[in-house]
Amino acid sequence: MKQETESVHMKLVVAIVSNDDSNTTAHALTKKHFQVTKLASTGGFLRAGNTTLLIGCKEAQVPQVLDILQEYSSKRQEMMPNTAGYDMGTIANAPIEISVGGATVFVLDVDQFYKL
Ligand code: 2BA
Repeated sequence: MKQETESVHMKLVVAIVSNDDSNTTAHALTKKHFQVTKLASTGGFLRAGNTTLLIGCKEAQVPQVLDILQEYSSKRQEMMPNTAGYDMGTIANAPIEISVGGATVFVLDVDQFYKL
């Protein structure tokens, strides 16, 4: 008979985040003692790479995980230099605002959990 690791009230948080945010987010989670698995994934619509984070935790810890995801991976606006006219000799273009990041998060019940 296999010995089940404690799974009562356990959740699996599946978070799809941008590659650019994946390291800082995973690092912040690990620093708070959450166990994280990073999977290289690809969005079906854009067919661009993204990162899927798997975080198994107690139900009571889910809000803390969501807070960290919100802090390090949520969608926000950033300014970046507008280089569109550089090759035509103009350098004084106004910076442009771009949307970066974003997290798609599923919180699943864990039925059974083993470390074999
Ligand atoms: P988001 O909705 O922020 O989704 C970002 C990525 O999260 C998706 O990448 C996909 O990998 C994952 N994802 C989102 N919702 C999911 C779900 N219900 N189940 C499983 N995975 C999910 P992409 O598929 O490449 O989509 C990139 C962005 O393109 C999406 O950003 C959304 O703004 C847009 N998009 C996706 N599907 C669309 C569609 N059918 N029509 C119009 N826009 C779409």
